[in-house]
Amino acid sequence: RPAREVVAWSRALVAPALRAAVDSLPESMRHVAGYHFGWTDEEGRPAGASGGKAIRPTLALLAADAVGGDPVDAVPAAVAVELVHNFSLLHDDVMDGDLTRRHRRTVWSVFGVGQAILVGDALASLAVDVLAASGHPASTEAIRRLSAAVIALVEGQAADLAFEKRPHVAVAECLRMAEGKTGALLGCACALGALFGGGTPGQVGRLGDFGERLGLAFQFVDDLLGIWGDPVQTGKPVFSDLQSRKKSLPAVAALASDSPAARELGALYRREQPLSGTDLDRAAELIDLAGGRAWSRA
Ligand code: GRG
Repeated sequence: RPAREVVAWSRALVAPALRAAVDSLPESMRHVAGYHFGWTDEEGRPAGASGGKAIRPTLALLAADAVGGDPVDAVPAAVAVELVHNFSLLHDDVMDGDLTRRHRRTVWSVFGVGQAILVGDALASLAVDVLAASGHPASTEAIRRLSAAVIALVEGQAADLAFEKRPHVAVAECLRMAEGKTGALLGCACALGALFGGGTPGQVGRLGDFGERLGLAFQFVDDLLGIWGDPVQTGKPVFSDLQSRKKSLPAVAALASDSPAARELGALYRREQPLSGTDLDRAAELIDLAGGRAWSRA
């Protein structure tokens, strides 16, 4: 089936359960979370904005289907991974000081940093609660896998933050960081879906590995879009990753290549003042030159 149809099918199954979980929060948090998920505007009026692509919950349902189970049984797994994902987004926007997410103002910029952190924390606890309350025989294993994924996510994010302060990052380090930051939760989504769908330990392990690799690919596409993506589609300003000197994989690979383009790019990345429009165009060109045309074609 076309991806669009699969996502619509997944949303129809997951959205009511996700909403019910968030509605169980105390009113003040429900208000902020409702804004983050796009259900309401800043004042709490119905909004109907996009709550994101729902990739992780869709993968959980598809993994349950792939092992011959009923995707409906995997709805708690799908809700839990989506809650953790949104927890990480709320915190990530605070750490990066980003002003927009999913084409709307970020939670911290509307309600304050404290609210964004606290609601993020509440979503994480809710994720564990949803798994525990499912009554599924594999819920304890699912909670352990989800906790491991959160720790990997934190480790990946910590590495990403540390990279910002370092002049040189190796490509292998960048890959490890992305495995944690993005791969772990996509892997967990697939593993939990397979687990709740009644898969064997081998199937759960293999689908988990698949999800991790898919997560790596997904992160690289996200990195490429951060440089060459259409700002209307990505919801980020043009060249925002370059302006913040982000050590994303294309930049790291380009900087690591021993070439005049890499040295010129290094000088731009070390510059403390904001880069002009011409500098940003040049930086994108240098990443393309030093990293190989494959980046922009990808
Ligand atoms: C709070 C668990 C936790 C960790 C704190 C902030 C942080 C450490 C980790 C950040 C992890 C992060 C934001 C990784 C980026 C992964 C990524 C590509 C996110 C975008 O995912 P999409 O495109 O988002 O699936 P939508 O909007 O579609 O849901």
